Amino acid sequence: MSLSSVPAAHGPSAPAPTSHAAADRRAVAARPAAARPAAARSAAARTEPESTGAEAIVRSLDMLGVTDVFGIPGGAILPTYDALMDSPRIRHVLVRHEQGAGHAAEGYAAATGRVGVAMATSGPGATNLVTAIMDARFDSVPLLAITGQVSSEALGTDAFQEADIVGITVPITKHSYLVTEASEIPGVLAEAHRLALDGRPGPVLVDITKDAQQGTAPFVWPPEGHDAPAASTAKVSRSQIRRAADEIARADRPVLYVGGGAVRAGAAAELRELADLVGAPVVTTLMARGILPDSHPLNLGMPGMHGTVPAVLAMQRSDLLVAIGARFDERVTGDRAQFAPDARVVHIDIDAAEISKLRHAHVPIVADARTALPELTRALRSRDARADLGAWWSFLDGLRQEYPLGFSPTSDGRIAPQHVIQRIGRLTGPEAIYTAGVGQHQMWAAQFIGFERPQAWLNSGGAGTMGYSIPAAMGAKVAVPDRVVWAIDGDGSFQMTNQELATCAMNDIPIKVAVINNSSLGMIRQWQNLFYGRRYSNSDLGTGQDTVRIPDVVRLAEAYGCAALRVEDESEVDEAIGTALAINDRPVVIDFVVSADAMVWPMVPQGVGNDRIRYARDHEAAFGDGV
Ligand SMILES: Cc1ncc(C[n+]2csc(CCOP(=O)(O)OP(=O)(O)O)c2C)c(N)n1
Ligand SMILES: [Mg+2]
Repeated sequence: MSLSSVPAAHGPSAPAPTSHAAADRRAVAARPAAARPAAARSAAARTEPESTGAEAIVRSLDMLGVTDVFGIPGGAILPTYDALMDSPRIRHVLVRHEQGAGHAAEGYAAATGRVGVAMATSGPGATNLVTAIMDARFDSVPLLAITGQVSSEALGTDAFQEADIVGITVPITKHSYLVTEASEIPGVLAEAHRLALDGRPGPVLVDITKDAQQGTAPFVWPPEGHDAPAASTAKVSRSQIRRAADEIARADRPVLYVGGGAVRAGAAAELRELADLVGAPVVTTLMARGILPDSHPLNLGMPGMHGTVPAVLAMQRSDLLVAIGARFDERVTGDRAQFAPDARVVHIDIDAAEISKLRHAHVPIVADARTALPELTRALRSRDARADLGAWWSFLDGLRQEYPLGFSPTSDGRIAPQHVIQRIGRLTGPEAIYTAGVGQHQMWAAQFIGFERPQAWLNSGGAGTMGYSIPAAMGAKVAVPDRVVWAIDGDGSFQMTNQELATCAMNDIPIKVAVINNSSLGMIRQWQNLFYGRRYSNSDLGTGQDTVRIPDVVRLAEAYGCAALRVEDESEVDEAIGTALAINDRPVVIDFVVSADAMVWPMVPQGVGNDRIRYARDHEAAFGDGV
């Protein structure tokens, strides 16, 4: 973006802050400067002593309630790192790669709903953040990325470590700011922090030149235009709510299709109330696992490419989809032309751009799910006539009976990866936080851990970023230190970001890592097995049994200061998990050496209709007819 859209610290007043920012606002309100009445404050502004831009960055973050920052210093951000040293309240976690800082900030945010903060220097430091920023964009994660930039007189000269990070990130952030004056810093940071949370959450980048960090200006807080949390003007349309209630009341085969937006909105209780009232089946997408407990009788599990048969076919046969913070992603719909052919659609989303983007919404409702759902519940409560869902449930219960999630024993006698993941979930329980890399292990984790609460399952859904799990687990553990945090990782994903084990070991962040070591890029191997005539091009990693074992996961983990175990026999699985659960003074890594031949089932092959869901390898296209 251009400088012109950077609000000056004394600029026009800002739009309404979000409800999500309430906790942070409380933190700000508790501080003396924010508590002063407006008149006193502006008088104070005139007399406020000068501070450097770098000090202003640290003080602004403090005022915004930020307590943790993940990052790595470099020349262009050194003034800020110097100022950070004097902050008694902000903990900086020195990561080993900026991508780790970005995912850690994401994990921190996804586990709490607060803004995660990552910091990096200019050039390569900033570009190393790009994958995490893109990831946060896809999965609506409130992320504040702060980067140092070369001094303003050197901008555009190909100066040492100069990268146009604003230009690079414009398509993948909600907004990217370039700041060249110390006086702009508090206002821009306040706005960026609010913007990350506002409406649909997402990443915001603030790139600050070195001279802005070194320059001085009076530190004014709250910056003018950012002081009054304006009342929310967002109102849910009454008539749309009434129409949605009409649709639900007369639907014979309704499905509540719940996505990650409902998790970000903190709408679990509101969803449950609506679901219980309507008695409709609920499907929870990869990003929404846990928003309704898996043990809840209305929960059919995950829809989509590796969803349960009941969830996939419920959508397929539905006459009304109530989409809540979900976006009709291709991994859910399969071939869109054949998706849920009889379904009308009620679509609730905070982001108007999602509504009717991929599937026409008969009733569009642009609203925060947490606000809209209680209104919908209220509207439905006042109606006495609602369709009888008996026939619908007997069809779905039949599917549940016939096609439960499960897995078969492996053919090579090695451990079934699903078994390991299921045992981790059972022995650890639903209060823990689980993260995953990307691949088969991610899908098995989504299927077999068993989620009972939102914000317990953190993964990279939209972007599918291998390397997410260890740094995200680290961020989650920093945010919620009292919870057990498991990173369920693949041997491939593990090799992308495992250097953050050093960060965990050095900073007392005792995460637990389960490497589901199938010696391969398993998901790639699965596609090659099914769709490429078993030609395993470049999917073998050599990390598992009877291979060169490079790297040796146990020795690598030990080198990073972690406790490490290897499990090669099913009989040792429970004991190893128990050992890991008992170690809390350092990170633990378990190398679970599992079969390379296990596959993720059910599966809808890419590009075909969801009717063609395969329950298992030789069980295909059995669902052409139905209700
Ligand atoms: C950064 C990145 N590069 C490539 C891919 C493509 N990809 C998807 S799954 C996968 C294999 C993952 O292997 P592993 O982490 O061992 O998990 P597994 O499938 O074996 O459980 C690959 C290469 C990706 N998703 N992300
Ligand atoms: Mg693997």
